[in-house]
Amino acid sequence: MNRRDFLTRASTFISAGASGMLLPKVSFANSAKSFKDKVKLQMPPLLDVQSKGAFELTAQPGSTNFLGTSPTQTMGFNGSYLGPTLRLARGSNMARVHNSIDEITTIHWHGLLIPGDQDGGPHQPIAPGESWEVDLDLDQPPATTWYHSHVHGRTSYQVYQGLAGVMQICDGRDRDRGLPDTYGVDDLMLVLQDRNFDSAGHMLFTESMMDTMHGLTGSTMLVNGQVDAVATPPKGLTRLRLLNGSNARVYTLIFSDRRNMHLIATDSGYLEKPITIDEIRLSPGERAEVLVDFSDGNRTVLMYKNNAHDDMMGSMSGSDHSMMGSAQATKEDAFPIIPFQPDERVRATIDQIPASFDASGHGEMGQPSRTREFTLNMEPMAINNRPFDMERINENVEQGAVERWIIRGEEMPHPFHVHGAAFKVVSQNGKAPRPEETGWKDTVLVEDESEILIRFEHLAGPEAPFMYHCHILEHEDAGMMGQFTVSPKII
Ligand SMILES: [Cu+2]
Repeated sequence: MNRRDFLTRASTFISAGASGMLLPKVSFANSAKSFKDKVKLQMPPLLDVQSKGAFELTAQPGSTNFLGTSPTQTMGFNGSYLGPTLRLARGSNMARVHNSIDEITTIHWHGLLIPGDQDGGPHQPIAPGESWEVDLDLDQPPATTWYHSHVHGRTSYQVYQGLAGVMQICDGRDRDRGLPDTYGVDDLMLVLQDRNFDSAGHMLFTESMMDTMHGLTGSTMLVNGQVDAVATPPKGLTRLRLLNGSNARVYTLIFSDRRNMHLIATDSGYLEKPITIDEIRLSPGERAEVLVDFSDGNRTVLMYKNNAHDDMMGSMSGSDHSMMGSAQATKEDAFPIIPFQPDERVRATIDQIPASFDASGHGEMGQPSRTREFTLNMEPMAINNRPFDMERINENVEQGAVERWIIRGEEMPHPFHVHGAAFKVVSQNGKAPRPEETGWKDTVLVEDESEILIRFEHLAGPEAPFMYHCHILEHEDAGMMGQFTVSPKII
């Protein structure tokens, strides 16, 4: 299907009157209240397992009153929505995951560099009432990673309902690095998710053809599962760890006063040195850490600047303005994600941006031994024209290998995620990657063509292969996914 066919089909579908609830007008709740009416942003509960090296998670049904109107059915780990933030150290981390929801789930540790049988993808299902025990044997540099459901065909629904949480890999040396690390005080976690609600406050999960094609976006912003909260950093340098935990929305984030962000880490760990930026783009699954200076004490608002579908949707709206009405299908204006009100009573622990970091933890990339090419197809949803099949291993790689992967996307930008391996982005559409796409990564937004160098260090057999897929969860569920094994090197 070429672009013209896609647009024709999309516009036919919209004109057919299937919009309304499925294509809501964006009216972000956050904008309505004044600062004093807002409640303080809460962090997900901290589950620090650095000393114990063991933790338990229970996927459970819950009830959450997001809007203060009436509760809505949700899912969470050890709670009603989302899960605790796990702080993990290198070495053994015994996980016991219990499934208390009424359908199969899995728990994928997104960003952990571990073997395939620990990865928690579609091949490690946990039946209702059952548990999965796994030892996560970590040997990777500090990073902000996350965990979420990964059942084939149900990932979009289960993550939307709340089956996700944050993992922070720590080595206890952040103070030596000159970085804040007090959780929820000067080291704030921000899980960004957009959701739809009906007028009664019930969360709406929809699966229309448009939701599948564009990915499901919402008109209400949740930060850490909260609507209309205000973040209260210390009046000084504050660390923000950003996770795009949305199903499909790509965020370009800026502060309302265009204040700087000092980028210190991307998906898989620290950069060699901070990069000063004033906007940051995060596609679903991506993480970034920034230091922001709030020492002026001024209020500011973290804003959504635009969307990554501008290019395609710009051409759509150019052809017919009248059909546009959705968050995705227009070049929408900026909207607020969350306001920041510095708290004078909280002392900042650092007063300068560190000059550099020891980012050598991943070692050298090495030279690629071969090239593979992937095209992310929309019609049908597939990779290299093969829709995902649990029974088919698409690629085999050798442990220790470095490869050059060229990924192309059809019709719209697709966030491409690889399990069990870290990579570096070489180029984006033939140009240098954005600052937030530098460093070691596990997810990259593919617009037209992305080139990456990727290193495979962990084994994955055919019974528990690794996945590579689009992280628009509706695309993933619809077949935009493949699987690969990592075999021992034959000497
Ligand atoms: Cu996609």
